[in-house]
Formats: sequence, structure tokens, C-alpha cells
Amino acid sequence: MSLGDRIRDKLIATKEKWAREGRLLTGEAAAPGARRLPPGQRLTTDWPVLDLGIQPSVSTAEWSLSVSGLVERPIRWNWEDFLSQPQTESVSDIHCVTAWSRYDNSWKGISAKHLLDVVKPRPEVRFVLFHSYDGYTTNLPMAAFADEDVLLAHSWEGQPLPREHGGPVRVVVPKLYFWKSAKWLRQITFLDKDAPGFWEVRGYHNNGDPWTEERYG
Ligand SMILES: Nc1nc2c(c(=O)[nH]1)N[C@H]1C(S)=C(S)[C@@H](COP(=O)(O)O)O[C@H]1N2
Ligand SMILES: [Mo]
Repeated sequence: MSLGDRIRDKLIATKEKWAREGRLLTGEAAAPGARRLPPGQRLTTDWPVLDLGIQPSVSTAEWSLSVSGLVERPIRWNWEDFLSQPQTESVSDIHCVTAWSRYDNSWKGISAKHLLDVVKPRPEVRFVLFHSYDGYTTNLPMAAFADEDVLLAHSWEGQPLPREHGGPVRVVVPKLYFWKSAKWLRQITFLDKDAPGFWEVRGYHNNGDPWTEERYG
């Protein structure tokens, strides 16, 4: 096993232990939206980088996004196809399960709403699963994906999304802990059954609502 692999395994094991111990839980649930900063979070103005020890290097020339599963119209978009879709800008807050929050991030990309209009999920769809270039996966209930503020983002603060933060394209799901916002997005599958992702099978909560502290499940 390489040093990188050992460090990665240790990092994952530490987070699994935190999940078992309920680290950072305050027990003070807040109504979603009742306050801007969710319980147990502290504000930061820098932007920490979290990954599994790999930051895949994907050029826009080799990048593509496949959308498959229970949809009327599966797609595979290259970079040009992606940029030719209607573009949306939005500003939202980040809440990471490791207890940092960052306000007022401005994103640009295509909205989940638009993607849904294009691919037309079948009525039996209940869950969405994201697959990333580093092997990461994370799942969302369909209703959470269909929210107005969910974006497939290629820019942050007017600049191309940096590689360490998931460029060329990452998901942004502002109302859930940030582990649900897959970086280095490669594929989205629409499913009738749930399929817990990388952290969800390692002790993180299946939903991940910051205001009710759904940190661990
Ligand atoms: N592909 C991929 N996406 C990922 C992760 C990852 O390791 N791989 N980490 C998740 C976690 S745990 C967090 S907190 C955020 C971190 O995003 P940032 O590095 O841009 O702050 O990305 C999420 N998306
Ligand atoms: Mo995280």
C-alpha cells in the first residue's frame, strides 16, 4: 500500500470514528431557515479543501457529463454542450459537516431544474446518485435535487471553478451539508431506490440537513 493510500485510509477511518461518536453534535435543532448559521457551525472566510486525497485533473476537453437511469432522454454532454445550456447565477452559503460555514458564495452553472427539463425523469424516480472522477459518490432524494437553488456549477466568484474545489464541474446543494455537493462531477443516475454514497455508507447521515444536525446516521 502506498503512503498516499495509507494516509487516505487513515483519514477515512478518522471520519468514520467521528461519525460513530457523534462528534460535534450540539443537540440544539433549529427550524430549517429559522437562522442563517446552523447549530454547531462556525463561520470562516477562507475556503477549506476536502477530498479523499486525490484531486483528479480533468481538462475541459476530456470532461463529459452522462445522465442516465430512469429518464426519458439520457444525455452525454461534452464541455461545449454543457456551456450551451441556459446559464444560471446564484449566491448561497456552504455548511460543511466538519463545522465550518462560508457565506455568500457566488456560483454560475446550469440549474438542476433545467437538467430535469432536458432529461425528463420517469414518474417512479425517487433518488439521484452523483458519480465523480475520483470515484466518490453521493445520493440525494429527488425532491432535494429538484430544489430551485441546486446548481451544476463551473464558476465561483466569476472565475472557473479551481481544480481543488471540483472543477471543471461540481454539484452545489446549498440546503444540505457540503458532502452532498459532489466535486469533479462525471455522471448522474436517476433511481427508483436509494443508493447511499461514499460517506453515507461510512456513518454519515443519509439526508444531511444542517439545521437539524443530520451529521451522522
Ligand atoms: N468528488 C468528490 N466530491 C466531494 C468530496 C470528495 O472527496 N470527492 N468531498 C465532499 C466533502 S466531505 C466536502 S465537505 C466538500 C468539500 O468541498 P470543497 O473542498 O470545495 O470545500 O466536497 C464534497 N464533495
Ligand atoms: Mo465534508
